[in-house]
Amino acid sequence: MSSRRKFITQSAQATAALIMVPDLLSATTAQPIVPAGEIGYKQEALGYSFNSLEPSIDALTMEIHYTKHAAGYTKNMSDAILAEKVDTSALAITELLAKISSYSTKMRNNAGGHYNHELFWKSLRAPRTFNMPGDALMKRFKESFGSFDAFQTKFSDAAKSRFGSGWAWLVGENGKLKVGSTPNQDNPLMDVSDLKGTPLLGLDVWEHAYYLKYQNRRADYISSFWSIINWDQVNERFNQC
Ligand code: MN3
Repeated sequence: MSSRRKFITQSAQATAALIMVPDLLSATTAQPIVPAGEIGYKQEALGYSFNSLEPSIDALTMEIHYTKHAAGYTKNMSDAILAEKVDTSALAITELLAKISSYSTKMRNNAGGHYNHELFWKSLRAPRTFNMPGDALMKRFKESFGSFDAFQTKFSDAAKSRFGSGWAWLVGENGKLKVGSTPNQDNPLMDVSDLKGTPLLGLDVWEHAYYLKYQNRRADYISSFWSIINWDQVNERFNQC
């Protein structure tokens, strides 16, 4: 079952699709966790140039991050998939992550790394195309955190306080928004994660994501992140969860 079909079952067209294609019914029941967009097992094209996020993220960092670090996770995940005989045509990456404890540490680190970076690239956009959360999402920020500012503070604190390498997250779970962080390349889809839910927005706080420009100043990197978020993507994932 492809992630595209899974996506369709969980999208606004779900009802129509189910009427037209009865076998999608099984996809709906088999799959408790909503895929974030259409992330698959391949590294997708970036969709913007390495320098388009400057000055928040410099071009060299983006190039090394995408072509070396992230590409490495995808390759190592693919190696683990072969070694562990995973049928990726029958298993969405979200499903694999949901039972990551039954795979190797190599799979956990690299499937997590692959998924997290694919989501990260989609969540970024050029600073000059500034945009905001949609009305429904903004309402939910107020309900869940008191205000959008309070959400930003909580997210930034999660990103600052993650010791060593990891990710800060905004997740949706049962209509509620939560903020937290995960170590290494873990994410909130994984059965091993303390933080659980559908990832809506993730921030990479590994030093490789910011060290060339910011060195030890992780807080400055985090504050620059707010001007390069692609809220359209976050809105879309929110609408699916
Ligand atoms: Mn990274």
